[in-house]
Amino acid sequence: MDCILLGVPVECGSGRKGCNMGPNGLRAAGLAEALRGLGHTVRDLGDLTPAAERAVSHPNAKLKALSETVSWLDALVDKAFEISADGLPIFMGGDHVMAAASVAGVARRAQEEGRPLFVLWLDAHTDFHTLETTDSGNLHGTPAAYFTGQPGFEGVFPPLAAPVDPKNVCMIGIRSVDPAERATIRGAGVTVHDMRAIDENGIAGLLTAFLEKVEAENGMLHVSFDVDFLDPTVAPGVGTTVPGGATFREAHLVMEILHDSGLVTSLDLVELNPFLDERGKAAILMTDLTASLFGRRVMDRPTRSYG
Ligand code: 6HN
Ligand code: MN
Ligand code: MN
Ligand code: MN
Repeated sequence: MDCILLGVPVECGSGRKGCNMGPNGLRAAGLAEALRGLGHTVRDLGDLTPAAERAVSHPNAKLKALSETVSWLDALVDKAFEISADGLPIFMGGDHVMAAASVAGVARRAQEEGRPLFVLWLDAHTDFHTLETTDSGNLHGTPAAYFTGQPGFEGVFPPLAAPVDPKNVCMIGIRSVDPAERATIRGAGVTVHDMRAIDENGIAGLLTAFLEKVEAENGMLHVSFDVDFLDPTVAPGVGTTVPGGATFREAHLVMEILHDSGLVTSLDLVELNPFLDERGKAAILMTDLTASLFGRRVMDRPTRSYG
């Protein structure tokens, strides 16, 4: 695999400081070296810089850092489209607002290739607020609503060339949903597997059912991995901890199954906040999980196919 690392040190979507150190946290944890050790080629493009600010405004006065955020998105959406032609992009965040642009960019790439884009969203949160419904005003709570084409982002976020069909989005690990998000997300048709679904059914079966769909439709697959998908005891380095998250093994199993599927075409690693981390614990775990996604395994297994 040709892996392309891109740092996106945006933090203004999270309403607190520290996520801008995320890309360097992952570098210090040895992400590139781990991937090379698995036989992949790795190119680190360094960190993205935001585009020139354009005049944007919105009636919701709660929105925080709107024009600064939009500058990051403007730059990233084009960059994501561009680099997805050259290999498998790994977008190193930065807060989760960046997924608005990483997904929009790779969705344009999928459209160009005549294939549907699927998104696996690993997160405690659905991030399905519109610019109207967010209460915190933190824009990292909005990317999934934007890239699935929910109304109200027009003229503010970058124009959306290829909205992702909400039926192609599967969220796993969910345990914190605001009332306004709950109201829109089901209606939109997104598959939401909350922690209870994981407890009752096991994470492997939920994921495999989704991957069967991706394979049957010859889809491209973007994985958006928010650190807070993980239980805070194993990954403290994130601003939005929610108890009761995925365990160490559940998370590795997800990545191992994704590897075996061979379906993943792009990846976000987001919300890592090294300022809140404990001796690199979350950074190292995110790196090890990425290694699992790229083929690190304990024992060989027969490959299985989906669909
Ligand atoms: N994330 N729903 C909350 C809000 O402020 O809108 C939390 C958002 C968390 C964002 O997971 O990237
Ligand atoms: Mn190119
Ligand atoms: Mn998130
Ligand atoms: Mn989250």
